[in-house]
Order: sequence, then C-alpha cells, then structure tokens
Amino acid sequence: MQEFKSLKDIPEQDYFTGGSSACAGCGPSLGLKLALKVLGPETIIINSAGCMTLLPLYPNTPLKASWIHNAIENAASTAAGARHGLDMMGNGDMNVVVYAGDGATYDIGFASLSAAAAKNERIIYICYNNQSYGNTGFQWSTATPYGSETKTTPRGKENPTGTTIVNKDMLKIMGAHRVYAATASLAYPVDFLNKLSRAKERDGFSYIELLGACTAGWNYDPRLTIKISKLAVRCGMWPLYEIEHGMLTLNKDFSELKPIDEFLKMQGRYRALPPDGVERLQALINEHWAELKEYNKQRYV
Ligand SMILES: Cc1ncc(C[n+]2csc(CCOP(=O)(O)OP(=O)(O)O)c2C)c(N)n1
Ligand code: SF4
Ligand SMILES: [Mg+2]
Repeated sequence: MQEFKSLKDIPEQDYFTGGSSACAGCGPSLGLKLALKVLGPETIIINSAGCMTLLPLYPNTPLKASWIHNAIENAASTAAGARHGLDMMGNGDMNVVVYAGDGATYDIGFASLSAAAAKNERIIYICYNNQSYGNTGFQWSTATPYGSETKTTPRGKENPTGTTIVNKDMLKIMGAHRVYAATASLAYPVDFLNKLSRAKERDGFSYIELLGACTAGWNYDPRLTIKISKLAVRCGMWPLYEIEHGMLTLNKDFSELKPIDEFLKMQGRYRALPPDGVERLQALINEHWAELKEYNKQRYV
C-alpha cells in the first residue's frame, strides 16, 4: 500500500490540470485533483449530475482519466456494473470510483448506493459534500447543516434559522452497512490520500466523504477554502474519523474544540443566524463530538 507520511510525499503529477469550468477556489474540484494523485490515470470516474459534471466538457477537459457521466440516481449501480465488466475482461487493476455530490448521495441516489454497499462491491465511492444541491443554485439537501441558509430554506421573519432540519448522519448509516466509511478534509490532504490508498487496496466497498467547501454557495472569499476546511475540523463541524467492521477511530483528536463562531462568520450562509440558532448548532456539534469521543476505538455501529 502506498503510504503518505507528509505533504512532501504527495506526487507532483497531476491528472486534473487547467481548463476546468468550476468556480475559483472550488473545494470539490480540488478534492478530485488530490484523489487522482493516488488513483492515477488507470481510473474510471463515475459522476452523477452535479457541479463536477461540467468539468470534462469538450474540448477543455482538465481530466487525464476516464469519465462516465451518470444520471443522478444510480452512480453506484453503474460503478458496480463497470467493476464486473472490467473484472471479466481481465482489467481488475483498474480503479472504479464514484465522485458524486451530497444530493446524489444522501438523497436521490441513496438506494443504489445502499445496494452496492450491502453487496460489498469493490468500488470506491467518494461523496464530495458541499452541503447543498450546488449546481442548481444551492438548494437544501439532507446533508445541509442546521442553521445554513439555502435557496429553499431562506431566512425570513417567520423562520430566522434557515435550515431547521438536522442533517443525516451519513457516516453512521454507511458504517452500519459494514463497509469502510471515512470522512476527509482538503485541509488534511495526507489523511485523505492515505484513506484513498487504503480504499484502493481493499477487496470491497469503501465510502469516503470529503467536505467540499463551496465558494459560491457558502458565500466566502475563494482564497479561504483551505482555512474554512481546517476550521471545520477544528471546531467539530467536520470531525475526521473512520469506521471499519463497525469500529470507530477518530483520526484527529483534540482535547478541546474551537467554538464555531469564527467558522460561521466567514460564510454568508450563516451570517444572519440568530444567537439561539448559533447556540443550538453548537449544542448539536458538541453532542456529536462527545459521541465520537465516547466510542473512539470501540464498536460504534
Ligand atoms: C432526478 C434528477 N433530479 C434533478 C436533477 C437536476 N440536478 C442536476 S445537478 C443537481 C444538483 C445535484 O446536487 P449534488 O448531488 O449535491 O451535486 P452538486 O450540484 O452540489 O455538485 C440537480 C438537482 C437531475 N439531474 N436528476
Ligand atoms: S458552486 Fe460550489 S461546488 Fe459548484 S463549482 Fe462552484 S464552488 Fe464548486
Ligand atoms: Mg452538493
């Protein structure tokens, strides 16, 4: 297994080069660029409709790997089919990787994801989570955190909170499928690449969920993508952990979390969240963090 110890170990070779049509500072694009450094060109990426779908538009494709554009509902089924076909043709070494948004993963394509995971298909499923239906204008998905404003959960006099529904606990759901499930962050690329490297070697289904900071939807200065991604981990909005055979491991443990205020202030989607909304969000984060600490290195699901 290829192991990365520090930033110096990350290969310079890029399989995602210039010519992308994504926004400046786009987190999900950076995630794919990093992922391909481990996966390499012998990879088929299956992408459900979303922001990343625009990347390979002819003649400006920035990608040096194969790409299947898929309907939003069934990327995991397509991936399973590709895996079986490649194996039958003696191409078992090729990586089959889904790169799908949270809308496609948590909501519209969940049935096919769950089936492929339950059958332990040998694919890597990366969900780039920008916490919304980004490509269609930043609508609410079941990955949108409490308190975020979206186009379909706007703040107003009657509802100053914006999103009042608490997002799904997708890691727990995927962990309960008895597959490898992990979170990842752009601010911790060594951790992300090692998780992918491990997933590449596994003889079964791997689910990796990357927080995909979204400059346009989260409404922040594109230069802050990494800073925001790091703060998300430090304040417990996006803890780094993995679940394997039902056992939980915290990959970045902190004795104390930073308060969420700085993280919230940097983004337009939270700017007008009233104090009781901030309090409730902080309480939700604390509750989740306490649960992870309690079950660290123990059976979780
Ligand atoms: C069944 C279906 N419903 C709606 C759409 C329209 N649509 C295209 S991209 C998109 C957003 C997908 O959101 P997500 O999966 O989170 O990816 P993101 O756009 O955030 O990258 C939607 C709703 C579609 N293609 N198919
Ligand atoms: S809207 Fe967000 S996810 Fe989509 S391309 Fe722009 S920054 Fe990337
Ligand atoms: Mg999305």
